[in-house]
Amino acid sequence: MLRLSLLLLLLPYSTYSVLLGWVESPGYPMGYSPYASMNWSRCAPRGHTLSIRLIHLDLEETQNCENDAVKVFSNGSLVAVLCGKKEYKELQKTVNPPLLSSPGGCLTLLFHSDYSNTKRHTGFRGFYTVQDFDECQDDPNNECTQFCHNFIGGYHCSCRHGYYLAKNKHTCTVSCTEDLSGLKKGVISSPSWPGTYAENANCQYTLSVEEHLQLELHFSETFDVEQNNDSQCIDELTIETHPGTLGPFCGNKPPPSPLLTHSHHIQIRFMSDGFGSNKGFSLHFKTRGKVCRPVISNSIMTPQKPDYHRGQTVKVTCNVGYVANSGLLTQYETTCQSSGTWGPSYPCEIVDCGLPLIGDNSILQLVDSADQKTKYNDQIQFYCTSKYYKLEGNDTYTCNASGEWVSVDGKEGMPKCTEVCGMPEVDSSSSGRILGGKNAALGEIPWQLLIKEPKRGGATLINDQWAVTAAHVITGFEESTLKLFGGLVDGMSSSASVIYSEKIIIHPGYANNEEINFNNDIALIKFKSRVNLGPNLLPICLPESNRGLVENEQGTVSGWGATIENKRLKQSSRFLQYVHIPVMSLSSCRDTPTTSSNKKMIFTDNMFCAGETGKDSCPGDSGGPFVLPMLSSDEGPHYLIGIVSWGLPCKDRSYKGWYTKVENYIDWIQRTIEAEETQ
Ligand SMILES: *[C@@H]1O[C@H](CO)[C@@H](O)[C@H](O)[C@H]1NC(C)=O
Ligand SMILES: *[C@@H]1O[C@H](CO)[C@@H](O)[C@H](O)[C@H]1NC(C)=O
Ligand SMILES: *[C@@H]1O[C@H](CO)[C@@H](O)[C@H](O)[C@H]1NC(C)=O
Ligand SMILES: *[C@@H]1O[C@H](CO)[C@@H](O)[C@H](O)[C@H]1NC(C)=O
Ligand SMILES: *[C@@H]1O[C@H](CO)[C@@H](O)[C@H](O)[C@H]1NC(C)=O
Ligand SMILES: [Ca+2]
Ligand SMILES: [Ca+2]
Ligand SMILES: [Ca+2]
Repeated sequence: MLRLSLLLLLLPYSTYSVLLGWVESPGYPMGYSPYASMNWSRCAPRGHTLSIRLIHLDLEETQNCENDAVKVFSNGSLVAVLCGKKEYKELQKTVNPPLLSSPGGCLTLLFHSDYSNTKRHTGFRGFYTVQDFDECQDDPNNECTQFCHNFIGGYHCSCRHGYYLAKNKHTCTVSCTEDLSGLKKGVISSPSWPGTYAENANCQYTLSVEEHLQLELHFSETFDVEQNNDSQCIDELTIETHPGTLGPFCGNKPPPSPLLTHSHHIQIRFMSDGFGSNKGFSLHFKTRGKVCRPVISNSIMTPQKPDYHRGQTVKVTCNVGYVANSGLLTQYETTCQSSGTWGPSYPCEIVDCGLPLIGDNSILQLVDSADQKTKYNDQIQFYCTSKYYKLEGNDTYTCNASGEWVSVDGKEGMPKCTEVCGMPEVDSSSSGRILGGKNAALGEIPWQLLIKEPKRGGATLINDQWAVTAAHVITGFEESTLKLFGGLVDGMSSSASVIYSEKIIIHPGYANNEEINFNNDIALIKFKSRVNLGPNLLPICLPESNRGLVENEQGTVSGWGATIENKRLKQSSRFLQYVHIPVMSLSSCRDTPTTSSNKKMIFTDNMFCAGETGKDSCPGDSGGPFVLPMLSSDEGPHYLIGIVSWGLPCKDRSYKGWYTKVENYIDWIQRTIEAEETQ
């Protein structure tokens, strides 16, 4: 009886099904005890599924099967929770069908009971079977494009007449690849033309003729390659030529005919998907001589034509900003070869200016120098790394067609960072005196330099590598031993900047006879290296060469020269002093003193004099600056108008000093510095 029912059970499920064994609750059929549990698991072999068929179920009935339950998992996920008592028919109809594993998957059955039962329950009993998985029927992803055949443990695909199974064993394709090399004319059509073309076609037609010929294609009017509503190709025709790939072509409009390929070797590809019924294409091919085309990019050819015959010579002119042959040519002649190519053929490439050369530790730098583009028409931007300099002209440069960086405002050469001059950062608010002068604050006169040895004197910073002083202060000095001190007010300060001289240039017109002649009392000192400008060390501006002087104009003179302390004249001051004094009249300046040897001092147009009762510069101030406008005025920048040159000994109290008139030497200063810098 059991056997019969088993057979009846098996038949409706599958023609092939193997009973593997039984599964039942502990103590079945006498009844399960409290705290019973069971953990059962089996897996199906590949291409098979596993089923559990319950024939008896009698557990305590509770809501959601909270107390006693059978749970079945298929490959880890819960497929059934069972309890209570079920009729055989109900088991067959609703309970058993979901107790099925995936192909090759596993079933797990967990049973547990709680501490008590109100009455005895027999438990459950079932058997499990393994059966073939019918991929053709039950697996929508079986991948057979035409016929599917199920067998025990697997399946295979097959194809209609005229198709063969591709390497992947699933796709049916047609045999349509042809090598037509050597043929100078012929016909190529999609598979089954003029019938509908095959699905999953992947055809490749190779055409190849002699090198001096090109293939010419003529498509027939009828053209039908599947396309979607957005005109995108679903199936497609492409033509690979030497200059590049043509297509994809699809829809109902054939490619333009005749289609010149400019190639003696081409491949025509046709691909279709697994759906649709379209007619396809047909074409005939033939050959003609190759021509040359204007294919050299970024250039124009003269004469201008769509194509050129063999032997024709033309002129190639690269577009502006492009050059050929490593930048050597912007224009060349070339001749059409029988192979349809140009000889010679230099591509026109975009001009590259490269990064401009600027020193490693230069004040001048590029903004974002790492990601600068340097090609034709690209722009770069400069800036000065220190606020004590300003960029002359425009900061933006463009790479021009000759490969040079040019300023957008048309200035020649690279930009320059020039010193900001005559603008102390420390305000000068109080007036003072040298002879009867006032101490300067640090940074108040940042261009003032001090010479200590071998003779005490002053000098003035005019840029980051040059100072100007009086010739008589340094004449006869060993230039390599001359030291200047800057950025100080205390002559004994140890934190001053020490500046070493590289070269002393005395004005050639200086007579070197200070007893009687201080004409051209001016000299330049070049430093060994550029000084670091800062709040206490800044250059003064040079005036225009025809500035002119106005009587009584108030200027400021500064230095570490003589002072009166405690009614006693001291030869030099420890601290930098300054005083505001007016420019004196010409007649007053001409009224020069006589020397000890009874010679009258010479006044020239290269001098002016300044001073007022009680205020003067003294020896030791020599070489230092007389600047306008005077320091306490808010106006800036300040200009170096005079260099302390000569006067009577301070103790004589003439309160009149003579100064080198700097405006007469602007050209000389500029020429001298330029000559040194271009060396
Ligand atoms: C059942 O047994 C398997 C393997 O023996 C184990 O991984 C799993 O955790 C067990 N399940 C329960 C609920 O005990
Ligand atoms: C079963 O599950 C495991 C882990 O989740 C997975 O790796 C495996 O492929 C699954 N098997 C089947 C047949 O679904
Ligand atoms: C494409 O157009 C045809 C006819 O105009 C229409 O029947 C079809 O639904 C359209 N298909 C899509 C995907 O829009
Ligand atoms: C540089 O020149 C351009 C164009 O003339 C102008 O727009 C820009 O403001 C200038 N920049 C500077 C810093 O002068
Ligand atoms: C590019 O700039 C350089 C330097 O200013 C100039 O000599 C040359 O003529 C410029 N080239 C063009 C094509 O403007
Ligand atoms: Ca119970
Ligand atoms: Ca199968
Ligand atoms: Ca198709």
